Order: sequence, then C-alpha cells, then structure tokens
Amino acid sequence: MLEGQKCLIIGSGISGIGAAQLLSHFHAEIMLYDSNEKLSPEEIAAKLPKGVHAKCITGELPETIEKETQALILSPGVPTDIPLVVRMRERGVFVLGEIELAYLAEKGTVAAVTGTNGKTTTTTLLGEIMKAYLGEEKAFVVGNIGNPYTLEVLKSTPDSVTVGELSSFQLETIHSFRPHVSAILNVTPDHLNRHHTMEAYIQAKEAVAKNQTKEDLCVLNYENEYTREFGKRCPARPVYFSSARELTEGYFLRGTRIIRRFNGVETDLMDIRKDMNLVGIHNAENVMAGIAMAEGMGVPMDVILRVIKEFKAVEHRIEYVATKKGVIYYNDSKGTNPDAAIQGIKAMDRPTILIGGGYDKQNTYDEWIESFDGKVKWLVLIGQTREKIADCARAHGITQIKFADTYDECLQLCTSLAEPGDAVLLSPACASWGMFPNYETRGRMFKDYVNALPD
Ligand code: UMA
Repeated sequence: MLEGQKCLIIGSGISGIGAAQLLSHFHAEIMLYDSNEKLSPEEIAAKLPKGVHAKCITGELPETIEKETQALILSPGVPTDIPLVVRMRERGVFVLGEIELAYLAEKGTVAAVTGTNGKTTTTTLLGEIMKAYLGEEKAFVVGNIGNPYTLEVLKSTPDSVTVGELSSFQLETIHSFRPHVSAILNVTPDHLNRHHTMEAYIQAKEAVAKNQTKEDLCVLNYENEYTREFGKRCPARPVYFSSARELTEGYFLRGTRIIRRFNGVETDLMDIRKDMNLVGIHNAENVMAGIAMAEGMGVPMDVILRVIKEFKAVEHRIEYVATKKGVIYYNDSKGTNPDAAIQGIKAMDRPTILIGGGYDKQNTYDEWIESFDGKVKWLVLIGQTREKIADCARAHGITQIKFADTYDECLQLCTSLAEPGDAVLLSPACASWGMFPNYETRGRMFKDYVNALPD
C-alpha cells in the first residue's frame, strides 16, 4: 500500500533501519531522518543494509522534505506529540509506527504481550513454547525485546506465529494491528514523561486489544485493578490469571500449584517451586500468562509444561552473574521502573548492596523503597535521579546511602562495601538513557565488570 509513496522514517535506531528495509521491499521512496545533530547522514546511511536506499537527513528537517512526505513512520522512541508529528497529522499525512508498518506485511497469526512489567519473560517463554510446537522456522519473537518486527515479518507464512513484546510507545501508533491472543500483564505508573497522564498510558496499553473481536483472547491479571476492570469492556474474550485468589474461571495459584479452571473443571498443572526455574510470585504470574496465551494459540498442554520446566531466567532480569569472594552479584538492569525493581529486591534473601538511579522518567520511588524490607545494607545511587531517590530514601529512614558519578566508580564502591554473604544487585528502578544507549548495555557492562573480578 505504500508503494511508490514518499515515506519519512523518524529515528535511525534499530526500528528505523528495520522500517527502511521493509519499505524498500514495498518499493517506497524512503527518507530516513534523525533529529540528533551529532549524527551525520553518512553515518546513518552506513547502517542501511546493502540494496536499501534512502535519503538520509539529520538535525533540522528541511521544510521541503516535510511538505512532500506522504507517510510518516515513527520509531518507538519518538513522542507522538512533537510539533513535526502534529503538523503532519494535521496535514492528513498517514502516521504509523514501526509495528503497524510490519503488520501490513504479516501473513500469519500474531500474539502480543504488553504490560508494565513481565513482558520480556512472558514473551520469551511464549516464543519458546511456539518454537517447540511449530519449529524454529515458524515462530518469531519480535518487538520491544530488541528485535524489530519489520526485520522478521517477511519470513511470516499463513501457518507461522509471531510473538511480539509491545511497549506503550509502540502501541500508540498502531491502526490495524490485531493479535489473535493478547495479554496485558499489569499496569502501574511508568513512562509518565512520555504519556503525561496515567490515563494516556493505560489507553496506550489497552490499544493492544482494540482490533480484537470475541474470536480473540485477551489475557489479563485479575490482581491489577486496571487490567481487571479492562476485562469488562475488552473487545476480545478476557481470560484471567491470579496469584492471590482462586478464580471461578481462569488460571490461579493454590499454594504453590498452578490450577486451571474452566466450566467447573479443574486441572492441576504444575508446582511453581519444583516445575519452573524462575523465582518469585511475579514469575508465577508470567508463567500463568504464558500458559493462558499458549493455550489460546492452540498449543497442547504437555508441550507448554515441558517448555516451562526447561525455561531459564531472561538476561538482565534478576540474572545471577557470579559469586566473587563470597558476594553474589545479580544483574537486574531490566528493572527500569520502580515496580520492576520491587521484584528485584523482593527476590533477594540476604543483605544487599543495591545500585539505583538513572534517567528520570518522573516516577516516584516510595513503594520501591518501602519494599526494601531491611535488606538494603547500602544504597549506591547514580545518574539523573540520584538526589531524588536519596531524598525519598531518607524520608523513609534509610541513611546508608552513597553517590557515584560514573559506573566504574559505582561498581568499585559496591565491591568495597560488600562483605562475604552479601549480594550486590543492579536493579536501578530507572531507565539507562543518558548514561547508556539501553538497559542491555548497562547490564552487560555490569556483568563484564563482575566476571573480571578475582574469585
Ligand atoms: N530520535 C529522533 N527524534 C526523536 C526521538 C528519537 O530522531 O524525537 C532518534 C534518536 O536520535 C535515535 C533514534 O531515534 O537515533 C532511536 O530510536 P528509538 O528510541 O525508537 O530506539 P530503537 O533503537 O529504534 O529501539 C526501539 C525501542 N526503543 C525505545 O522504545 C526507546 C527498543 O526498546 C526496542 O527494543 C526496539 O525499538 C525494537 O523494537 C527499548 C526500550 O527501552 C528496549 N523500550 C522501553 C522500555 O522497555 O521501557 C519502552
């Protein structure tokens, strides 16, 4: 549909490059723009795969380009309310995100996971289940997880399944995207600097189901007030899971067992202590969501349970790194908001040196700090939010606080503060932006540092 059209992509990160590649397949006329004036058009052009041609522009966008644009493709990190986007919309330009663009070429069935936390674990697990059931060549895992949908979609076939991890940023710019099974795992305050209000953030998350019908499923957490309420007006058939109560219909925990109950028939599925390698109630929730989604995609229960048994923690999510001089190091760089970081500290069972701070997404930190439960021996703070977190921690009676200016200094400080029997946990409750390009780089840097420490 975009054939021959003048398409302007904003953002030359992995989504922008993926979008250019797909647009080239659509035979569109591509303009690739990045507002970062430190980048040169040549640098961007060098990122394009062979055979993909685009007019590359950086810094200020010339008015002539703006005027001739017929379709505008936004990378997830581009706010939808910046003047350029607003002007284009007003002019009637078709504005779509990279996910919608990819979906235009989708031939198979899609499952989509969103929510504030647990997305990556649930998406990865569901992806593994689909691969076990259909084979590697028929199941794809894409999206916010770090693999642009636009790069995979041309491999889709009528019998393939694509599992997408979708952020609120990505869902803001979908139009026709329709997963057969979706999940909203939970919604707690995050990214308010981008969405401005909680209502707008919730609306973005709920958009995952906006094109679904009663032939589709939406898996929802009964213990989150937003997702529970959403079930009542969700266009898809809602399927609930709960870690805190026995549901009349759905998946729930009874002690340490996951139970499935539909039409009055109960099935005892598995034990969360013995049959899975992931720790914490939040992971039991992710596993229940994964089971519900996989069943919705038609996977037999024996395949689902076999994959869960073998499934290991996702990188950067409460990931054990190493034990050095009696100190256990955990990488939870994916703890990019207070709610995710609560799971990180909750999973610790020993005195912990906790690394916090980073980019300011205008979150509040009270609940995170209240969850420390006496386990945080030292709070080592870094980045834009360090003063804000320190003030909040002091207000909650925590005084063992240290500041670091650089990550090197921060890690050396942690090593010197930690004693045998302690844990050092990188679970910053903040995004990495400003210090690192993404949380993966932050997590890898932490792991490289730890692995290089003497035993
Ligand atoms: N840019 C502009 N104009 C703007 C804003 C950004 O030109 O107004 C440019 C920047 O200069 C930069 C480029 O856009 O060169 C970056 O684009 P991007 O921020 O969309 O980043 P990508 O590399 O394309 O990665 C994006 C997601 N990033 C964000 O949502 C911020 C990745 O999620 C995702 O893995 C990837 O697409 C593939 O789908 C990361 C993330 O942090 C992991 N997500 C947030 C989260 O999980 O909390 C939502």
